[in-house]
Amino acid sequence: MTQIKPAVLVARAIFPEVLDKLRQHFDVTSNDGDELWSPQEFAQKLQGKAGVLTTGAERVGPELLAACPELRIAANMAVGYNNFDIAAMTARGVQATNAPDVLTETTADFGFALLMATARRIAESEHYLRAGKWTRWSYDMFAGAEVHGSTLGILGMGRIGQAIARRGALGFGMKVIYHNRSRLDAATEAACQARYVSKDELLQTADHVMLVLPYTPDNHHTIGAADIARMKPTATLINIARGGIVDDAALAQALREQRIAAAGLDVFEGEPKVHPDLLTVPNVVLTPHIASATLPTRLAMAMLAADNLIGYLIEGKALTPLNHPASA
Ligand code: 8YV
Repeated sequence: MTQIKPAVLVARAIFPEVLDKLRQHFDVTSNDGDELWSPQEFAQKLQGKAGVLTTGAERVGPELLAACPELRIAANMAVGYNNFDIAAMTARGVQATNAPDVLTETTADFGFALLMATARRIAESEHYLRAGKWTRWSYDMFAGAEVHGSTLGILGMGRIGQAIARRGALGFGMKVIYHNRSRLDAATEAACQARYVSKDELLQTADHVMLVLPYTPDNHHTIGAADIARMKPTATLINIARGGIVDDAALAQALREQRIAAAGLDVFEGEPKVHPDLLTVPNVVLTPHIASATLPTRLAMAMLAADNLIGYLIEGKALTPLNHPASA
């Protein structure tokens, strides 16, 4: 007797090997053309589907859940999950999963790369060279900020924050301070060589401020004009967390007025749109949300999302659950 396979939707174009794996267990609808669906189109594509693989951008909230009563699981191929309304999913009996751990070191590498590029003015000086403006050397040309031996302030000390702390302390001899919702245990602090401080102390003393905290409504504009004003005029600000954590308009103004030295941003409020003022200031390095973008890591993230669909819908247990809905 042939069993009917559960139907799942893959919301964006994805690795063929991930689709092949899913097809062993499911009737898969993929988005090979990588179309960007409106919320209405997404709800329509989800009709009759038991599961969906999302990329971190597709919103799963009360409206979608009401329109898709057969949905049982949404598996994000992202560690961040602010596109999910977890309370609404739990209330509807829908399992939510994310993709932690597999991207930690790659994302930390990128955080450091963006810090280096920002502090040492790599993007700005490369544009200068490409524009044919380099006619002679001078002692202070594109002089940047020291990275080694400086003070690194990390806001948000989860797995990625800790991986960045290790790079800073062990690789670059930085003094690492951090602020987090809850303080780490002594052994983890020692492994990261990181000292817990208040948010204000972090902003006031760090030479480089690195944002690695999850987006929640409480964290909206956690770095606003008043927070930027507390930073040293020589400091840099790096955001690899989520758009909306920084008030991008306030940051652009502070950069323009050189109230801080520079910023490196991989995430933006309302991305892929970027605040127009950020595009016109020279002392900011801008990248299009690529902190986890190596093919091995992206494959591991997608495979973990697929394994969550298989684990939950076929074997009855998600690997990296974010909630425990009653029907789970
Ligand atoms: C993803 C991310 O690439 O994992 C996250 O939270 O921000 C990135 O690694 C992005 O969310 C798309 O999936």
